[in-house]
Amino acid sequence: MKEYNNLLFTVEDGIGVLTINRPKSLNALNSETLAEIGSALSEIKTNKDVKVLIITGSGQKAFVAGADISQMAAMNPIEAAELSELAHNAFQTIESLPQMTIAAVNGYCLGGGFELANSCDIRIAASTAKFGQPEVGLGIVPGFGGTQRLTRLVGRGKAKEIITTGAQITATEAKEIGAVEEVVELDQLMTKVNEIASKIIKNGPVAVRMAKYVIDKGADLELNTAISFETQMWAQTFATEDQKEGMAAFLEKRHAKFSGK
Ligand code: CO8
Repeated sequence: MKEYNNLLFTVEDGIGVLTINRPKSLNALNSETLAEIGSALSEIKTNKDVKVLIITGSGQKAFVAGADISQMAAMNPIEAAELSELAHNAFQTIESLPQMTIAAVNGYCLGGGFELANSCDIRIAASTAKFGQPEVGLGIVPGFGGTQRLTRLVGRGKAKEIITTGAQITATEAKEIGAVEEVVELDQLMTKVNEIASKIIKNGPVAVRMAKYVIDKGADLELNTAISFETQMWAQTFATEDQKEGMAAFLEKRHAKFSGK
């Protein structure tokens, strides 16, 4: 992995941890950080050592407190579009990664931070985390996918309430509306996400990758088409070594040793 000014990256036992590291600005996303995230993800995409990717923020206070307001304040529409493009590129890359991604939300998760978390496959939050889309209070609308991904997660009414009030919600409220999967104490956050990552890693790699793909692609399709897409993908798993090994291991009462082929 290249050296980045605003990111930290570690890999251990198949679990990659990408940390947004600008704690003095509560990990706010400026253009340099967004470009670095895009570049780091391109590296991670082809890194066979990374089987699950965790994304988190540095320090105990913030996951990401949004796009960098000090940079945005003087921007013109062309510069705003350029910033938005950097973010869309980074967030779409997260969604299209072959690896499962987990947002470990360790604190403020606002604006572009909430949008970053919502582009991950799974969100686990510390009980101290706060969520919100405060953009309208700054005279702008969410520009990194917030009007779309949040709406798909929590429905139109809740998304409109969150976005037009700009109010913060607690981690527990975020769980109640389906914006996060689990809430744990801050000091248990990384243990919890590592636990989930380890469970994912034990399963057939092709099947995990395919499950993520089918869920995401199917969500944009009409139900019957989505079901028939699932059937095709399901049938294809029978051409994999993982299917042979997974079923043989079950019948032989042993743990499967998946090759990911
Ligand atoms: N951008 C830049 N700096 C920030 C940001 C931010 N988003 N958030 C916090 N900081 C900085 C503060 O300015 C402060 O810096 P300094 O110490 O130099 O004064 C430092 O981080 C610590 O912050 P606070 O002193 O404010 O800490 P508090 O504990 O008092 O408050 C809050 C924490 C509530 C998180 C507060 O900092 C806050 O409200 N931050 C802004 C949150 C926000 O509005 N985020 C949304 C930004 S807009 C956005 O994300 C749009 C995305 C789409 C844009 C599309 C355009 C192309």
